[in-house]
Amino acid sequence: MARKKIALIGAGNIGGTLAHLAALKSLGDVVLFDVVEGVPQGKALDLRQCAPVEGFDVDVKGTNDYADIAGADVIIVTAGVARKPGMSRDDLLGINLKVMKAVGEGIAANAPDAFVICITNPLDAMVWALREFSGLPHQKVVGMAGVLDSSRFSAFLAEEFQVSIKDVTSFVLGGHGDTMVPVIEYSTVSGIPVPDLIKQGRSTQEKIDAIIQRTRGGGGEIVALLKTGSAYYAPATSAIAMAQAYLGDEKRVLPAAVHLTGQYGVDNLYVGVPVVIGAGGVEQIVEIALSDEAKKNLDVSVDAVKELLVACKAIDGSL
Ligand code: TXD
Repeated sequence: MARKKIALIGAGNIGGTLAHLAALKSLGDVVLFDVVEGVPQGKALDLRQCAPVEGFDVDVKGTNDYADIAGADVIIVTAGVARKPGMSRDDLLGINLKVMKAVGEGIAANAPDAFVICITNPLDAMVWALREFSGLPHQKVVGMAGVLDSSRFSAFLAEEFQVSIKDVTSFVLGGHGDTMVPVIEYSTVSGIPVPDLIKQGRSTQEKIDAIIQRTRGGGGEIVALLKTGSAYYAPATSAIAMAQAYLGDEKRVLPAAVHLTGQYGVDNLYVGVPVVIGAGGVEQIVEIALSDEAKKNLDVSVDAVKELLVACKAIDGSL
């Protein structure tokens, strides 16, 4: 069987880490694309020099030419710019929207059969725009945020309960960022829901509320520490888990930003919900009953995503 091909659009902090992980795990040949000349080539050369030590046989190539992503099985998109001082949210939106247009066209022309995972912020709007510009089927274009957000939530819960991370599952819905909705009723330690653990006196509602707030601000906490960029190890690991689910037809149940067509009362928007990822891309959307509070929080999150799409449409009339 021929090797799989993983194309990474954007060779920055997350793109480079994705390339490293994909090579270490031998997911397939890796193509690292960026508009900046030299960076993808330099990172690819450095990564190829890991091969003798690690013993991976996959190739890693750096490029500035979309033709090199031809036939990719998985494409992970991190291309874009981060917000700089003095730049409004709309300025950022305008710039990254243009990037999504270029990336969407590059994918449509060279790798229309790929499973595409978008990471670029503002995530829920960018994945929607990337799908529109690429014209790929909705089930083949997803956004990565939920795996990262729930991973952060799980890490904090494991610390709080002093248990192995292996026994913690957590559940996060909604958009990426301040409006995400961690759902404690579906977050468990070995199947025991967090509210039951609070009843057992293993934690308090106040402590769990503080963990929820910390999870919502999880990206900001890291930006404040790094000062010159945002998180990249955990975002990259999270996207790789999604890529593996697709490549291995694993049917994993993972939270992802996907196109909803009425589920959770949401129509024609990309919002984070649990889905089944397998060889068909998004194979199922998992709908769960929500408490009134979770439903209310999800509505706030959905409204925030809708606002972003209105702004995108005002910037680019073709959307
Ligand atoms: O959970 C999530 N979805 C996220 C999202 C978690 C963390 C960070 N998240 C967002 O991912 C972040 O706000 C950014 O929008 C992306 C990528 O983050 P990264 O840390 O990798 O950013 P870098 O290091 O600035 O890399 C971006 C690269 C950089 O090399 C640019 O030259 C390149 O994108 N770039 C482009 N590549 C291809 N094509 C175009 N047009 C282009 N424009 C810039």
